[in-house]
Amino acid sequence: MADKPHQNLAVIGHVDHGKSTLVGRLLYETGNVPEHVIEQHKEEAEEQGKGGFEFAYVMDNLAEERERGVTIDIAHQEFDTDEYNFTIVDTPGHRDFVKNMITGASQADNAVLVVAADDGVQPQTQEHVFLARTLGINELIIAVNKMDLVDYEQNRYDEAVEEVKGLLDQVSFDTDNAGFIPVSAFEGDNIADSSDDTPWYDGETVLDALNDLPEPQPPTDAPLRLPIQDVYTISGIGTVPVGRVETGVLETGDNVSFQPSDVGGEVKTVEMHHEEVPNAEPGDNVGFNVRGIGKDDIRRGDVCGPADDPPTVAETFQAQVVVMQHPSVITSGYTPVFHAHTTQVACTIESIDSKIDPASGEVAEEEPDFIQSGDAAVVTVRPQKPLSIEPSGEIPELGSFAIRDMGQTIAAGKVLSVDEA
Ligand SMILES: Nc1nc2c(ncn2[C@@H]2O[C@H](COP(=O)(O)OP(=O)(O)OP(=O)(O)O)[C@@H](O)[C@H]2O)c(=O)[nH]1
Ligand SMILES: [Mg+2]
Repeated sequence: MADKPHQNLAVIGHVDHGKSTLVGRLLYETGNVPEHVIEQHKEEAEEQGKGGFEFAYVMDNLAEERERGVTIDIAHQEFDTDEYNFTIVDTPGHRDFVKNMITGASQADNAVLVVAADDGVQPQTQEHVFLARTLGINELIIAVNKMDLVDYEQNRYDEAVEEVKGLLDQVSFDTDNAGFIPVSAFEGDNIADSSDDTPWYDGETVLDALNDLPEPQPPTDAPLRLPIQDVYTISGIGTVPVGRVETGVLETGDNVSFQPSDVGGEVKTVEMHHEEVPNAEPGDNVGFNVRGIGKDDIRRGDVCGPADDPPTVAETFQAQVVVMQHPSVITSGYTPVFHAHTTQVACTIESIDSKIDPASGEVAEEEPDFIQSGDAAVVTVRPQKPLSIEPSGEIPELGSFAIRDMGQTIAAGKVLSVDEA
């Protein structure tokens, strides 16, 4: 396993378009989930009145997820192909859970976008693509799903492809970095094996496309940065923060600091996939234990780094943002919620410093009175609570964010510079 390069892959798209089903199917067809487990899920799904969710249940483990038939929180699953060791991050499509999707997307190198052929591009298709683009997803595999519901008709597939291409253009996502595949996650068409039902398609299966993804960029030589996703208490071990190593290396014996909670200690143990390991590298999802740290000392949204080079806490920061949608205009004083790595903090846009021409990147206007949908701008931001964030020029993995308000993503951007608290 260790000899294959590692990839974090997010699966994104509108609610009910079949993300969890696609992941479950892929795991099943590659022998990672045995037949009898699918049979059990099938029985449980039928009892819940959720027939058809047997593959989705592979990823949807929470009771509430199974009852409602929607994904609520992100779920990780390890999975090997010929080329890569993947961690698949299944994300929720429901609009109420976009914040969890943002955490999932910020952990991923590449993504599979699932678009149901019978439904086409929908609001969260758009929102997820925008977020994927601004949170640094490099390559997209677009699975046009539920082809069985449109009788595997090529023209329905072509229509969906055109719609998605329009969307990618809108957010300036390079369509050269996007491959399209007609699939039925439920029936298993073009997932691991080419389907006889799509004779008009002679491209790759999803599994081929996964193998053909470019290798993730080697991590920067930045110091350790590990945003905390959850904090557990585990009997016999104690407090166990979990999260993904974004940069650097976490090693037992290291002296670490959690910011902004501003506590620290020595790393006693590091665990990955329920096994103790001596260290963890970028891309690794780990749980670890730090001497003297209790459950209430740290929380989701803290970032762990070396004690002698701790994560940056911002008093204010300057950022470049792109406004995706806003019902009116954004002026200084506006205080929406910023989502960065695993945290959400209300932040005030203190000043709009300049408007940028998105095409050339040049300053189009100094200190504009407002910005609106489609605008790019440089703004100065003041977090209303301590926030750990880094300049994207130094640590890109910790330098991007999404801005949400009124239940939708308003904008996204990257940090240019930080004034430390
Ligand atoms: N006919 C058909 N139904 C499908 C297909 N893929 C998924 N479904 C059905 O679509 C419904 C939703 O599937 P999920 O996999 O839960 O969708 P999701 O995208 O993960 O949904 P959220 O995580 O809640 O956003 C279930 O009833 C599935 O059985 C498909 O290829 N064909
Ligand atoms: Mg799901």
